[in-house]
Amino acid sequence: MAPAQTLTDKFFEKDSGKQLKPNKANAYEDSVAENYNGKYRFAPIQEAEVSRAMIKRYFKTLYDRVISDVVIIGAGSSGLTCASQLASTRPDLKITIIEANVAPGGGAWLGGQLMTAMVIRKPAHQLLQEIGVPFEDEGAYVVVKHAALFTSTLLSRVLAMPNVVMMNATAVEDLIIVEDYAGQQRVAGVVTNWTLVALSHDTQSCMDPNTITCPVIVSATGHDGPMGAFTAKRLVSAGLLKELGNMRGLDMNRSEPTMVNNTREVAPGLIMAGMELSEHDGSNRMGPSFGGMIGSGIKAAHEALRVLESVNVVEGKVVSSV
Ligand code: 48N
Repeated sequence: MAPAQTLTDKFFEKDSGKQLKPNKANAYEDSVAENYNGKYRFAPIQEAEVSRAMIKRYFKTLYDRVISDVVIIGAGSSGLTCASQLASTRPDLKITIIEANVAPGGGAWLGGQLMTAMVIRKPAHQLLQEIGVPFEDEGAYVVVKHAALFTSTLLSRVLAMPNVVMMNATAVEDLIIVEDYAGQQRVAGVVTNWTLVALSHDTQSCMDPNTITCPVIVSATGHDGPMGAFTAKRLVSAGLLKELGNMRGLDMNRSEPTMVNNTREVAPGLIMAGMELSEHDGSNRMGPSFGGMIGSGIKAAHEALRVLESVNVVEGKVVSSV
């Protein structure tokens, strides 16, 4: 006599043992119970199914994004603002964010000196209105009650956009730099590795990286942290920048407009935004005021579109100017 059908058999169609296919019929409803009186039941699962669900999706994404339209290095406030602006303006673009930390968000989870409130000077507060972050209006500036409220709202908005992929715990450890159609050195993509690998190069023999080819890179790697100002430093060592400008002392009134107005393409194919630009240019820091990050991120999105519209691209590579 055939053994009684188990919940698992019921929930999955056995396919001659080769691969279990989830049968999303009514078995789900029959097998679960959201019962908090000691009878809570989940739908049955196979461990292999969980692994396959992750592996299939992650590596399909990785395979698909080795050619992207825009790569944004750094998911801090300026990188995320750039992604939000770019992805909503151009939902056709394949935008890939590479973030070294496991936790994206950079320095925008707290205000200044580990205090929670976040100050954003007008007119940068308009982004808060656009994405639905409540704030207290103090006239010349606004205050978000917790910096994490801004960052988590912006992050969830960006991650929900179908054309945005974020690979966190992944570091950009070099740039692809080629001679382009005009004979100039052009940044043409990024070189990546798992961050834990990138940080362990001194302890293991060479653990080679991966690549992502794209016509436009926005670098927003900040000014501190284990890899702060990564791209600016790499431009110096690669001979595309004579020397680092090094961030100057704090001056809120001078630094924030300078940062927004100077956000630009610092090398062919490479736009720099946020505090990394202060290190590149040698401009002032602003301390715990985040309007400059927002403005710089939005300007970087405009710059990325300007560059994309000025070149012809084949398979992620710039082949000529328009
Ligand atoms: O938040 P950050 O550090 O950078 P920004 O420019 O988005 O925002 C800066 C802002 O938080 C301030 O510093 C404030 C306004 N203070 C100013 C002041 O005067 O002190 O985000 C950069 C992100 C981080 O999440 C890093 O983990 C990431 O970039 N990152 C990288 N990701 C991938 N590959 C790398 N090589 C890399 N380097 C940094």
